[in-house]
Amino acid sequence: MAAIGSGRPLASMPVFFSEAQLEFEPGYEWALGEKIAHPEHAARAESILGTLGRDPAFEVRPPESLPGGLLRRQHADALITLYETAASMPEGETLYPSVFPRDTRSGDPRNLHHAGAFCFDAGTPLSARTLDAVTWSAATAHAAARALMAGAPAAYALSRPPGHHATRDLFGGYCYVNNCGLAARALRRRGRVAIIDIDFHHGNGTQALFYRDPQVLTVSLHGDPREFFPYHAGYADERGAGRGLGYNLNLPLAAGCDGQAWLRTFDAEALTAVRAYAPAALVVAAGFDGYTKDPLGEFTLETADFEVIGERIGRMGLPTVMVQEGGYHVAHLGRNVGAFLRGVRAGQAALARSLPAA
Ligand code: SP5
Ligand code: ZN
Repeated sequence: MAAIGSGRPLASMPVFFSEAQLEFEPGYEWALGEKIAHPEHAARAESILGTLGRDPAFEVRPPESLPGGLLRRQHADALITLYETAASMPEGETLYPSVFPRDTRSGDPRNLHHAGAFCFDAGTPLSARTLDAVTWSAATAHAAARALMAGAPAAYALSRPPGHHATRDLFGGYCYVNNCGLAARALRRRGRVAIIDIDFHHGNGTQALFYRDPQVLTVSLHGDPREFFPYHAGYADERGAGRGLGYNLNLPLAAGCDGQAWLRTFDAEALTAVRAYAPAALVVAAGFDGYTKDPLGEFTLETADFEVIGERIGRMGLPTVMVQEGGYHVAHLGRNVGAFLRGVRAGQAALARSLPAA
């Protein structure tokens, strides 16, 4: 990968997206027994495309299809088989697991009655369209990592459905395949990788994938899990295990956290940890549900804060893949993503100007 700041003018930033990702609509979810409208709409992607599509700083293109077998290198064979089974469901039907065995060894992924063996919540439905959409979503993250390998200083994966809650063998939290994990694994060929998760929710899936791995640093800032999804992970005392001990950092923040407080923790804790780790590349789990008007998150981040966050990330001077996660204020999602990505560009450009040309 090219060093940031080699003195070349910035080319447009690659943005990866496939129309096939629009075909899946979760529709509704269950929350404490209530059937509620699902916030993870295809329209989220359209909001983002609406902003990035008309800005020459970005170049939207479809990803190459995912190499065969790649999903099964990161995820349990049975989890992917379950999605394949769901692909034969009647058109228009959605399936919400309702039996969740505590001992998941019994799950048969060819039997949709067993779907609860592979799932940890009631907000993440399966349908005939799930496999195709999540495979293309994963392909955007893989393509963005490949763009970095080809020399781009930064690339954005418009990965929808999102991924950071998906573990090796469980789906949940609107996530089926861990897109950040795939990007990090692709970048590992170049050295150690850091993942910073700025979504309002803790990235439990990403944490679990790399919990014992010292070659991938995982850092997450999020709403305190005592109060917010995913409730059972995201606590500050989860620091990694085995050889990975010390390579997972959780930074829970209180409800109502504003941009200033968020950035203080980001600078003092998250960026400091990444700098000390000195990775070859960075993956950002880019969720925008910390936005003040977001219906799920309870921080008060403004659009301008996302630009500053992006700028700080850009100034790290690392080849960076941004992978879309949450963000449910559909009307403002595009401008928040645009502000963030322009911040990353500005940060990398400012760094390039301050370094001698190669
Ligand atoms: C990727 C991502 O951001 N996933 C988030 C999953 C959160 N699921 C729990 C949502 C609980 C819904 N409660 C509605 C409260 C509205 N104020
Ligand atoms: Zn989220």
